[in-house]
Amino acid sequence: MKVLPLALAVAAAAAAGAAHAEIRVTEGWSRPAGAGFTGVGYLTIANTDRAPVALIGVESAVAARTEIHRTTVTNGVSRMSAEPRVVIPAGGRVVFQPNGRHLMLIGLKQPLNIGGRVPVTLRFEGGRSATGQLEVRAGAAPARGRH
Ligand SMILES: [Cu+2]
Repeated sequence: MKVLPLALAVAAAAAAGAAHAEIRVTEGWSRPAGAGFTGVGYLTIANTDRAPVALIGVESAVAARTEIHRTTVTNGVSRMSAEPRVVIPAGGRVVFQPNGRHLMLIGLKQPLNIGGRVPVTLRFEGGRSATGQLEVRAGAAPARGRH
């Protein structure tokens, strides 16, 4: 349970670097959070391939479980729901950002401290994967717990 996710992440990183450079994860960042709590992640996924790709899962060695969420605001009320599949169009990109799509790092195994880097592995349909990093930043405090 503790060793396996890391081993998978390393294997995925090697595979991603070798054969799947057309999916790029950039501009990743997170906010400080304590161990045992839930952290948040934002990033940009660019797909330079000629076919769309569908993100179907995310893993991080720092969290027990990572989910893809989307915040929507209806009539001034902010709601967060799980979004298990996110399509990145051919030649396009999808931005995960505050008050929109985000990653939830559930059950943090370690604190996320300012200046730290959180590795994430993104899983796509068809067995492809890509890796990225979330830089933990100070500023940009969440507005009353919103993601
Ligand atoms: Cu969320």
